[in-house]
Amino acid sequence: SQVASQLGSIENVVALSAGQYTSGSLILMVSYGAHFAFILFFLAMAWQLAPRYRIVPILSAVVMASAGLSLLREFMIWEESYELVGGVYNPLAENTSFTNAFRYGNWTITVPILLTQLAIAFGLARPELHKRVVRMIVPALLMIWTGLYGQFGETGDFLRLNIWGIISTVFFVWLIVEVRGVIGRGVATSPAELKTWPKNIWWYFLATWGLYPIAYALPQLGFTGDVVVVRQLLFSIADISSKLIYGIILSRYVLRRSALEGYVPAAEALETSPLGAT
Ligand code: RET
Repeated sequence: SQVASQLGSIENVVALSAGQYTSGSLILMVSYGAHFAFILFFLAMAWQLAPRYRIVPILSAVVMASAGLSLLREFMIWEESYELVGGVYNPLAENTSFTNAFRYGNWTITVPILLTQLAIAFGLARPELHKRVVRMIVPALLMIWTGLYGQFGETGDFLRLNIWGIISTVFFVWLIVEVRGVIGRGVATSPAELKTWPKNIWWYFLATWGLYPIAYALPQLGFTGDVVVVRQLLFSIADISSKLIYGIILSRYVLRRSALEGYVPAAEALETSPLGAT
């Protein structure tokens, strides 16, 4: 429709081949499947940690559930948004139309949690923890909401997409500065054996979060089925790395930190204790 082509998503104006359509379904399915499955991993991980770090994998489990549900919804609207006519998947622009906007809504929940996890993993205590977290969350939310507003312009003349994309990038740069500050505190508080971890997490953060603006800008390469599919792939790689693999990295870091700070998991303490069962 007229409205959909002026303000909407490229998914609603591009027909897909069977291969492209199935690839899109597959990418979204793998994404939500991975997020849901790792809820269990992160909950199990919490048992191994010193009490002060247990909230780190528990927050990962919350992120997995939230992102999993959002990605399941994306998968469902993907399936509902196309009609197979003569071997081609045509978008159904009228009723149920595909949008990536739900992702941005979901980041409002997950991004503040991901940033909070970082500060807790690095052992920051209140009131510094509180101050640093707020200073990261403010630019992060402004980045997401300006990007959410701008992405509705991806089927227009790109003026809206680019102006809000630039404004959003300014907030991203501000966020990067705040995250760098927290990384610096991480290096300072880490035991000597773990000082390389915050530095590596810094580069990992830049590489994985940096994928989102690329996905945002991608429609400018053209309204084609390949761009539609490649963008879902980029989002999916970014999601799995910035939430799931990031969660594993932080969990492994706090696991080592727990041990270096003298924490012995309960079951192990029992085994090695003279009062233990064996
Ligand atoms: C937008 C708009 C274009 C400019 C920039 C963006 C950055 C988005 C980022 C998103 C990160 C999301 C994460 C989600 C995890 O659940 C909004 C696409 C810079 C960095 C980590």
